[in-house]
Amino acid sequence: MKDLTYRSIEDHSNAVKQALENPESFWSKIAEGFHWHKKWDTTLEYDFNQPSVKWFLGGQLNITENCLDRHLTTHPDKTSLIFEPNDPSEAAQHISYRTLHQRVCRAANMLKANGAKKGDRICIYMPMVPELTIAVLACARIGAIHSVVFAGFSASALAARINDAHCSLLLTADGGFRGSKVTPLKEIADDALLNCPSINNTIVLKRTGQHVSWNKKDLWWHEEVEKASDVCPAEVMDSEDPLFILYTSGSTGKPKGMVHTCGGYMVYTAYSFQNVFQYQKGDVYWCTADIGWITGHSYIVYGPLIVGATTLMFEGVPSYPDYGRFWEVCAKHKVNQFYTAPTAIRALQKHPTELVTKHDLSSLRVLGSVGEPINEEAWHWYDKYVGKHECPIVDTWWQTETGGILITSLAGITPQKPTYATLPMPGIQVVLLDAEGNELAGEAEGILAISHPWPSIARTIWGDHKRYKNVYFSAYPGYYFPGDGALRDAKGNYRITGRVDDVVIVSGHNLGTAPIENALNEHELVVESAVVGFPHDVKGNALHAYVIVNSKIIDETKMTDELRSLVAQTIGPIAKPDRIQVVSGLPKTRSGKIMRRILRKLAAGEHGSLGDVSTLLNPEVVEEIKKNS
Ligand code: 7RM
Repeated sequence: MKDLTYRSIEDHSNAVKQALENPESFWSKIAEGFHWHKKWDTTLEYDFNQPSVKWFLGGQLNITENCLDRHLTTHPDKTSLIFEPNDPSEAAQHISYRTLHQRVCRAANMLKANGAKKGDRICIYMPMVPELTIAVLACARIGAIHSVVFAGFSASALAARINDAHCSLLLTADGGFRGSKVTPLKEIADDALLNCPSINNTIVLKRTGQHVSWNKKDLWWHEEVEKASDVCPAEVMDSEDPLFILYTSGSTGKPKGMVHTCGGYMVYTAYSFQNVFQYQKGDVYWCTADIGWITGHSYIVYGPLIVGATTLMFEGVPSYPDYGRFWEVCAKHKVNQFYTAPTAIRALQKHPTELVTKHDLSSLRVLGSVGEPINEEAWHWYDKYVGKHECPIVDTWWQTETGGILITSLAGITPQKPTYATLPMPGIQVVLLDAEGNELAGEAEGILAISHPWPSIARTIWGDHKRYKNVYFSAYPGYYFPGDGALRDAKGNYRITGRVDDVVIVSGHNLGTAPIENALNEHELVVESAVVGFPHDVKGNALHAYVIVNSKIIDETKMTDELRSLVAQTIGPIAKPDRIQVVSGLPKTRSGKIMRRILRKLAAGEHGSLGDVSTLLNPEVVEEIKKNS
């Protein structure tokens, strides 16, 4: 593969300039470094007002040939994937590019044998084991659209996602190990499938060996791959054919199935991976995310494999068997690049530093952060105890919708600044807007927006292009609007200040408050609810639920317990509110809109600075909330 790496600050600024002058020739040159069956005719066609974005039109490719086949001539025996199990006493696995290729082809034939074909949607609900990566790539091999659902989601969340995309196959496991817990994935899936008529078969990987009930449509993964050949030519895809759907929460109840396409996603994930982490031949790279999130898709699976890296996949959690696990794994596998979330750092920071210092972390060269703003304290702890002041920290800002990292420093190449994501990647045109949509110049604080498409922007919301337009292209016409606020220093560095909509980032997970409110409202005693985020020293943000109840509650503790488990059942345990407060009313505007801004202030304990309350209909409610909090 052609070397895509910027090696100096001059390389970076030249690229920024070239991309501004002629974005199409800039991206075209980068795309030439990949394996295409047919070169594209047109580099870019777009109209943000439609909206419509198409990259590398007429180009044909299969992303798995770039992830796998291409490396078989240059380094077939190199480790593609290191698997580190949940339990440290279970042996790690090192899977070569040759073996990964064979296993993906076998799994692809297994899918075909069970009726899957190009364009079908396949849902993947699996633990963090190698077969999850294999499942993702097997779908891509045959041109089926994968929809990975994080294995922490509940049965009803899984069912909603399966139904939204009309998935025809479900790939799952008997169970999954996470720390000292075992998640009964098959049991949850069985529950979900009671309401999923589109699923023809479920293929079940044996991971935990626990008892599972068995239905007519169920098949064992090991029996099915056994029958399959390991020769599977890659389906030739158009550049703009969908590669996958990944759901992310929005500010209304229904999750948004973001659609990513083959060509642009391939180009951008590889380009950004290589440059941000400055990966070098022979390095071991570890991203601690779950493949159920976009970070895992782009920076455990696709980006690293396309550039031929060794990527580590960890099944467990940072706290098991103790809070030194991350560092033990770094030492064991001599990890060079380590990429995690601020919430993990803040959790680890609370424990004795000896848990870090007793491990040999001398292999580490680059540290990364993703998912939410990294606060000053966490940044310095990461820098001091993990990086020993010798590893650049890349604070990478991006979204499910953007497919890849958009604002970041490049490790060791461009300057870092604690709590700042710093500069846009070359080729990414970031602006700050005021509330009226005017571009701000120089040092400023405002709404983050992007004025030109990049190859890995999501093309639509599955089945709802109108919503795609409304959410991302309507508030500020002519721009992509990510929903975050930011400030910019005199040197052009960006600091992300947080969401400007009703999405709260809890422990790095993007949670819409609306679906949580819907879940609370299901309870027989709840009339209305409002959920807001408030700052939390470990999770970044936690949730505060205000609920109005319809009669005298007999047992408030019982009700709040029930509310928490209702949320866990409907969405997942990560969405459980930390606090539930019973109120007699919610602050509303005259037009009946809940004034969440006020609730956010109250939840944060900022009682004195509620800002403009002139549109507030019921000030007495605010007084009551203050008194009772
Ligand atoms: C990659 C991912 C997206 C939202 C995004 C932000 C927040 C992500 C950072 C960040 C500050 C960062 N995708 N966010 N990275 N905020 N600094 N480096 O997290 O779709 O799940 O979430 O996460 O609010 O809009 S996501």
